[in-house]
Amino acid sequence: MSLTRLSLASLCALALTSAPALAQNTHVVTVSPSNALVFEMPDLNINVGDTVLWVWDGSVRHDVVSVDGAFQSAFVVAPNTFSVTFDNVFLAANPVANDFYAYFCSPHQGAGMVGSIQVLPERILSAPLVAGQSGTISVTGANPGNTVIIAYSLAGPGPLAMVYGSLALSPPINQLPPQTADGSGAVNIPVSIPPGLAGTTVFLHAAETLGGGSGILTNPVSVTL
Ligand SMILES: [Cu+2]
Repeated sequence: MSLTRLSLASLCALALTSAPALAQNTHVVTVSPSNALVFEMPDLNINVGDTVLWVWDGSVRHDVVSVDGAFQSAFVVAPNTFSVTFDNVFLAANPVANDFYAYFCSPHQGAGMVGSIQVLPERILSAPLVAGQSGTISVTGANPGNTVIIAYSLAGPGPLAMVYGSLALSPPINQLPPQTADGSGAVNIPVSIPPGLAGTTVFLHAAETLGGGSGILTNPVSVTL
């Protein structure tokens, strides 16, 4: 990417109405819909913090058992539900390769009643900026080729409710030019911070845009220049 020098003070303000950002989601998996020996929605890609909710159907006893021992439901018949929230605490307590959690139903594994949950990498925003110096605003963990939107506010950390989630920015919100994640899923924007902004606190938040008008937020960042 060519070197882009942006002055935070001179960027024009853009409304963030088109910047999608997903909150933590709940993904529903039906256990044996209409007594079929399957999990409906068996293979999920989810984000850190999302919850998977299994909802029993049919008249036969089933369970949900992690291959790696990360979770196990009761062995019961409908009506029943079981949920797991794949947040950082859970991931740390139940480490598996690539955050890929395979699971099965004990008596029906051989019949193909199996599923999996892929927890996608976190999008990490960092902005170690200092007044009077050049710095870099970075996002890592995005999908290569996807658009990443970085926004900031000088007014405060929000929260600002949006259609898909909560943005940690107070209006007015300024948006940097949309960036495309490189082959490693990273975005790096060189910026030059005017000396006159020393002592100013900048609040930043970013989102990777996904298909279908959805997206996922990074961590929020605040930095005093
Ligand atoms: Cu079963």
